[in-house]
Amino acid sequence: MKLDRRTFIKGAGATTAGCALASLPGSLAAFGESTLKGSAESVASICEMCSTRCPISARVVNGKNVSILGNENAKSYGGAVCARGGAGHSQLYDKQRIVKPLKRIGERGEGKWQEIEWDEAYATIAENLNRIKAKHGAESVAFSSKSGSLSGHLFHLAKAFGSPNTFTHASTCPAGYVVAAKAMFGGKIKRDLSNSKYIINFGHNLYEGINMSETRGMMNAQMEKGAKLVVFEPRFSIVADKADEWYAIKPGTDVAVALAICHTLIEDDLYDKAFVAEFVSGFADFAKEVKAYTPEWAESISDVPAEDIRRITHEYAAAAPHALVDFGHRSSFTTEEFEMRRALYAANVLVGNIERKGGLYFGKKASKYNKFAGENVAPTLAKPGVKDMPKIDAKRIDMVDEQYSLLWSSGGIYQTILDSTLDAKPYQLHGWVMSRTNPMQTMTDRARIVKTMQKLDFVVACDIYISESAAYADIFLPESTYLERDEEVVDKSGKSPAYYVRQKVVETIGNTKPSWLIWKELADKMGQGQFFPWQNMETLQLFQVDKNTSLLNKIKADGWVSYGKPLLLREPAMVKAFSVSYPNAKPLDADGTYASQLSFKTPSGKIELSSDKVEKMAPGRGVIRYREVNMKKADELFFIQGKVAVHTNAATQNVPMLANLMSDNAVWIHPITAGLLSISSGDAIRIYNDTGSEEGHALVTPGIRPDTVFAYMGCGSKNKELARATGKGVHCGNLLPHVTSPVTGMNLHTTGVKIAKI
Ligand SMILES: Nc1nc2c(c(=O)[nH]1)N[C@H]1C(S)=C(S)[C@@H](COP(=O)(O)OP(=O)(O)OC[C@H]3O[C@@H](n4cnc5c(=O)[nH]c(N)nc54)[C@H](O)[C@@H]3O)O[C@H]1N2
Ligand SMILES: Nc1nc2c(c(=O)[nH]1)N[C@H]1C(S)=C(S)[C@@H](COP(=O)(O)OP(=O)(O)OC[C@H]3O[C@@H](n4cnc5c(=O)[nH]c(N)nc54)[C@H](O)[C@@H]3O)O[C@H]1N2
Ligand code: SF4
Ligand SMILES: [Mo]
Repeated sequence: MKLDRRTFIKGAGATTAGCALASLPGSLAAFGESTLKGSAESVASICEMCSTRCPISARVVNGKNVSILGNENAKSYGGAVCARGGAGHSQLYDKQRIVKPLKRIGERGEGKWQEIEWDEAYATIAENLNRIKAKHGAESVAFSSKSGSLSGHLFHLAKAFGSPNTFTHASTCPAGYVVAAKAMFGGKIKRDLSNSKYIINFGHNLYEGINMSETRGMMNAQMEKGAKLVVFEPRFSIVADKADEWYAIKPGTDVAVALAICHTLIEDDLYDKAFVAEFVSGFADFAKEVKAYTPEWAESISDVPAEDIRRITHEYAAAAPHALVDFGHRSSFTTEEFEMRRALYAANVLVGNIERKGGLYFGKKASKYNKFAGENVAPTLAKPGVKDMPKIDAKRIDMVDEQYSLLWSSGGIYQTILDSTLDAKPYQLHGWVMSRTNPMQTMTDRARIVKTMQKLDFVVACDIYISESAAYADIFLPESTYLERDEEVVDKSGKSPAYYVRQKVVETIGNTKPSWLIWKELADKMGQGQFFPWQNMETLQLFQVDKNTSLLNKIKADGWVSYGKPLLLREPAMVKAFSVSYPNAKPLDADGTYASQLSFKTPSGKIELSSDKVEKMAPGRGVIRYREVNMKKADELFFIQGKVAVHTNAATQNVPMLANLMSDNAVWIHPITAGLLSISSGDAIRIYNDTGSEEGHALVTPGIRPDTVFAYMGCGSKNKELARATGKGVHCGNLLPHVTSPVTGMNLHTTGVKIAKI
């Protein structure tokens, strides 16, 4: 996407025109105009317009604009950014952005704010948190942040304060595939889309829910390597549009089709027996279980024709091992998410595509890679540890049921903050410090979150806008945007080690701070400064690289530094090239690979297709099996959501350029369903259920199942501070009940709704 000065000025103009709150306290408008100061030369950095965090190359143009391009050193990202990445300057320089700390002066959520200085903000927070700690214990304060560079510093503060209750967005996004991978492989696994010849996709929305390197990977596979793409999706997404075959699967029934694929692989003798014998534990129990899951059975559940499931499975097996079943990303389609993601993984394991081109593989960080090479090909990064951190005896609020134990250390069950606050389960929360998270939009049951916020003694929000959630805070801390921040070096290893780093492109606008500094300064005020011994970001970066300044300078200059040759342990050509490059490399197996080195951090050391550990944790779930779920009432329609290419979750709806591109989310309805309700495209409609009711408008399209409606998530904010976004479109979280799925702890995003014309 190219941005010229005219577009920028147009965007900025629209800001003023459409904004009743142009001088919201603390906003850039209230702070006063300033020119952009910063580097006119390109600076290598990292995008944060979404959590994919692509490597970028950015510079200030004429003190008016910021040019943001992809970093060309990062080949897999294609040297490009997406529309949101290109719009970063529009967020940076948005007059509605908050650039001074604020204190609430009206009721929570009433929208009355007063600008304060950082010192007062810190003092107020320190006084309140320390008071809560003295009265109720440190564990009665929860800390939450989207995972990534920002969460580390906040969670360190939580530990210094003495609270075990730290939460990422895990249970609203990746926990399904992460927990399933931990159970089966002992840790996370990646997909080699770009080398795949046959891709089976279950609702992985890569052409709208963009992850530049994976999106590029799938595009390359399709366009340059002629890969076949089969898509199971209840609606005609862009991925479905670009697929060779699209099946409008019934929501929540993917597990049935995945198990039928496994059934066919085993019954039609298409699976990789040698791989299974060497690397898999629990195959016999699994094979026994899937005997009943015939394609005909799956058709009766999912509406996907049995003959197609059978044919697709045969085609997939023929392309294997350079073929994969994509295990997806946002996992909250069904309460049986754990079974679904495990079944999708199983369909990969059976064809033996692990550590093969076009299949699944494990990240090769420097320590592992160097061991294979027999020399230090890539530097390793040190992690600063702080001595004598307080010992925390209190249990986490989500540590009530053993079945969730795989999640506790990976982000936790975010929505338990609501149960703990409202029902004292398992004990009472009194405070919540949140950063870079907007649960009012992105968790479920908005009304319950409002009650939670109203009940808490003290709430702090750190954001760049007064989001719907931040609108209920007592103190608002304005973070600098990513274009104004320096952060730690990040390990981004894939098939070989790689590092990159976020660097400041623009001088800070207004009176904002990066969150690593915010939490450090707050710790000082709270009397916990000793746990933040580093002086500044440079100290931390130098610690990471063991004072190797030339390494740090190289990472900063290039923005993306990768080492060595791509390595997949079971891919003969790659292993050969690797061993030729490194004379001291580990000796190869007789078959010319490193297959014998493949190990899994599971109790058996193998891939656990069936697992005693899981059986113990969650009785009845040791073997992957189908369970019927009921996500809606008989007279309701399924309500599903997804990402749109020009917005990020519930984060960018107020960004001028992106708001100009799309400010509203129409509800997709099939013509037959719309006909029965006398609804035409553009009609105002009500979408409602027992949880909530929203008003919006209809988009009548054959690109969705008749029993399902769809909306892009993130619209319909209800707080007046987000002036461009407020009241536009349907607020999805207001329609979703508060449900937690077994084992994965996922907050479910699919439910039933009714629709009526207004
Ligand atoms: N109904 C429904 N709910 C969903 C989903 C869905 O599809 N449907 N998707 C789920 C998924 S996949 C995810 S990942 C979650 C995401 O949900 P969240 O984790 O809540 O993340 P975002 O909505 O991306 O952004 C949260 C906040 O970060 C702020 N922000 C942006 N940049 C910065 C920064 O640099 N610093 C600080 N401090 N704040 C910043 C934004 O202004 C925004 O208010 O939502 C989940 N919830
Ligand atoms: N442009 C853009 N890119 C993004 C984001 C963004 O907000 N905007 N967010 C980033 C984040 S945080 C994430 S997690 C990823 C998310 O990446 P994805 O998980 O790929 O994104 P979603 O759009 O949430 O994908 C869900 C898709 O599944 C479909 N679906 C719903 N229910 C079912 C079902 O039961 N079965 C099947 N088979 N399909 C179903 C939906 O129609 C939708 O197309 O994207 C990342 N990239
Ligand atoms: S996918 Fe787009 S918005 Fe997300 S990090 Fe990459 S360029 Fe930025
Ligand atoms: Mo996500």
